[in-house]
Amino acid sequence: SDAEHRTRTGLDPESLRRAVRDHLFYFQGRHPATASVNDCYLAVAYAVRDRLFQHGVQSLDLLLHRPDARIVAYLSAEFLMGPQLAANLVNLGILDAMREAMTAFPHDLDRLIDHEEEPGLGNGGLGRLAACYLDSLATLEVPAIGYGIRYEFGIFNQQIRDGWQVELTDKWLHLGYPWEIARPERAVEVRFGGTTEGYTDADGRYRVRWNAAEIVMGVPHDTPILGYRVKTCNLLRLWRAEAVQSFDFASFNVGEYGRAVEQQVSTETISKVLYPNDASPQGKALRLKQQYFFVSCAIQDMLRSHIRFGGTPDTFHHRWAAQLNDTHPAVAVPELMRLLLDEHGLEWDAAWEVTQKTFGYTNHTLLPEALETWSVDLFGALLPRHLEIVYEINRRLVDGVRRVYPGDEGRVRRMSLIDESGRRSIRMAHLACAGSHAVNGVAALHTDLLKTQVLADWVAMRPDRFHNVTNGVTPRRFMVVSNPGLSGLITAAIGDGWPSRLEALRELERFADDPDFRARWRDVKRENKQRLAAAIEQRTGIVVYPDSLFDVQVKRIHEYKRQHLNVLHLLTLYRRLKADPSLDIVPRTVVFGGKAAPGYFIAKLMIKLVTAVGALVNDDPDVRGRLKVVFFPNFNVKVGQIIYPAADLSEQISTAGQEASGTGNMKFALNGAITIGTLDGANIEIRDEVGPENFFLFGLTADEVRLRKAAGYDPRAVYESNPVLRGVIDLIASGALSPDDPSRFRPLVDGLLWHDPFMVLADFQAYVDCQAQVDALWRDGEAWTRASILNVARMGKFSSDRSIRDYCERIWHVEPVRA
Ligand code: 26W
Repeated sequence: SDAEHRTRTGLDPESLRRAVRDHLFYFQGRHPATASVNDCYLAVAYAVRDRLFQHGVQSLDLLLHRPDARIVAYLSAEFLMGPQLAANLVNLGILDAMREAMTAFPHDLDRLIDHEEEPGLGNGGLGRLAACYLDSLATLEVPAIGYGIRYEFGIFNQQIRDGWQVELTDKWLHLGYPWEIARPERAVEVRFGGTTEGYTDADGRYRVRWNAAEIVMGVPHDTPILGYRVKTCNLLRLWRAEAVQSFDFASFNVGEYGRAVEQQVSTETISKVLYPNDASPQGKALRLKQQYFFVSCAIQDMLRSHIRFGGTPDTFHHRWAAQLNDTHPAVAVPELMRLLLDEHGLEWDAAWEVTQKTFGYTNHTLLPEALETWSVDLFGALLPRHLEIVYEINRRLVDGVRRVYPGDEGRVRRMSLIDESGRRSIRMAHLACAGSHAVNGVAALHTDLLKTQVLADWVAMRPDRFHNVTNGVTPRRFMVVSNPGLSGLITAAIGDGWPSRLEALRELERFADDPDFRARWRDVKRENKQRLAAAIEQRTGIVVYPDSLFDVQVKRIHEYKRQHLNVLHLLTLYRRLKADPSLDIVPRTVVFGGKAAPGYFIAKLMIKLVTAVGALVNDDPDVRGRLKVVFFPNFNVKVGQIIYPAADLSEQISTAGQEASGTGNMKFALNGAITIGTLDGANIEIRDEVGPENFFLFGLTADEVRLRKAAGYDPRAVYESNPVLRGVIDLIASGALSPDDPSRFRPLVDGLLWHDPFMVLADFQAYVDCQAQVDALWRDGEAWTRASILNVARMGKFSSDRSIRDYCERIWHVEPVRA
């Protein structure tokens, strides 16, 4: 009853206090007075979860009564959710009430929020984007489920030892994860390997049967996803692999206990660990098993629910719009075909129509090494039936190409799902295109390049299927939760509607010239910088000064993102100071953060280079604290929430044409940082919005990069002709940064001098000149503040709510469902 709910899930401080006490006492068996931080954290989390599931049950109930409503299934191998407590309190609107409730316990709410560890079930941008999209789907009251893998170990924890990255196992489950509920009763079976055979069914039709060699159970674990100040509560449903029987009794009886558990161990390996490679897939059988595992669980789950609600297989796409987050879940295409053909008896054409109308595919990268392919041999050994279906899709595709372009066998070879050069392999991007009614890139430039380069042949055949949906980020987590100071100031100025109507930030424009508002804006930034300075000292021992310009580059470490270009600038400043210690320079604190893939040697060397530069400059008496270099360890969502609000300058310096979109660029600008960046990814659109006078632009354009390479780019000539550049490169090569191993950075230096595929040297001088413009604006504090305010005021476009509205209208054709 209503009254019962009020007492059980009330939102006032007294009800919350009672709920926390009850969880602590009856569920955890703890006395409030002696409860540990983790005890209290769990109790609060459970009390919040009750309130989420209350909405969750109602959202599900609503769907039951709307069998015509279309539901979004967001298929993603990664969901980088970040800490849940504060974000849920904000979305529920009870942050202050809970803070008050917790005064009756030995640990206050902020201590508990700080204690929470995040589930790091993603690598970087792609996984975090999925998490922002779940927040926006719920906020826009669109029914949705995120489907993925419940990795037991997420992205590794990064320690810095002696300046090098060291990877430690991420044990995110070790203290218990209170946000999820396991649903063993909804488990599904997933099969691997074996053979296929043809047979004739009772109606005399030819059918195929798959006699698999291995069966695995997928057990769903549900986390509720509540929207901001709405009742819609969606689900993140992550699958854990379990053995069908806990052990093999036949082996056990003959006394081979080891063999008996072997099967179980190998099965449960499937959801054991997230692959820590960002943008460079390894063609490992286990990764393909992971992909098929979660995709098969998801599609079976969707079909089962569709049929339980009275649907039929041929109307599957009326109920479900499924989005492929990159090609990682692309095996969903043959999986849905298999289920419709083999299990539900549809004919090919009918099944293919349902499949194409169900799927959309989002591409997240143009990097050639990131485009997934699977060897036909491996794919066929694990998924023999799916290989047959892929071949049949390809046969029909190739027929179509030949019909439209008779005699153009080059085109046939380029478009085929099978790459026949070298070892035969399946091109997953082509499979995803073939099986989808819509394909999109993640920023305007990226979509253009996709259409004119990587997928040009596909655009020629089906131009109307290609779209752009520029990425966005959730302002709830990345402003309201992580920057309460700025959020409070904004709300005081323009009211509290902006977090779910971000275009409203434009009303801040009229405060940009208000000296009083500017002063308060600076106060907020200073407080955020003090908070970061404390965290830096605590985690690295380095003392930094909040009055200096905080110049920040946080993102995965990758050559295309060019952390080394930033280092070359740093060394340029350092050499100037050494040459003239009395030089009047703008004091800077340059902060780096990000993980390197464990097998990516040059990326790990780049981390060592940053820390080596820090060791050189941080305590140099000639520098006198005017330049500090920090590598902040273990960059993740939680660390990001401290860093973004404290940044003055946002480094977005990838080689033009390489970064599909970027989303960190948006998080910084929404927190009042000014960007120094290239015309790459969403930087272009950010600059268009905030105005070129409020953005530091430098570097070659994507076109210029292409032309320069075509003309024969010679990095050595750039080096020879620029004495400043020569100075810094020679400094690195000299061994002065690595006296214990003078040739340590040789591979990096040689890479730049002889190859430089990412045009670091070509952009060096433009970057250094642009940084001089940054200094000039910084020296005029009022002008800087004005530009900072205008950045925030004009960033409304980059709410993930806008991205999700685009997807809903143009790709998914779904509508909100309200009580
Ligand atoms: C292991 C294989 C692999 C391949 C690609 C792993 C991960 C990837 C992703 C494409 C990497 C990724 O996160 N891409 C980023 O996606 C963001 C969200 O769209 C964009 O903002 C970034 O520009 C893009 O690099």
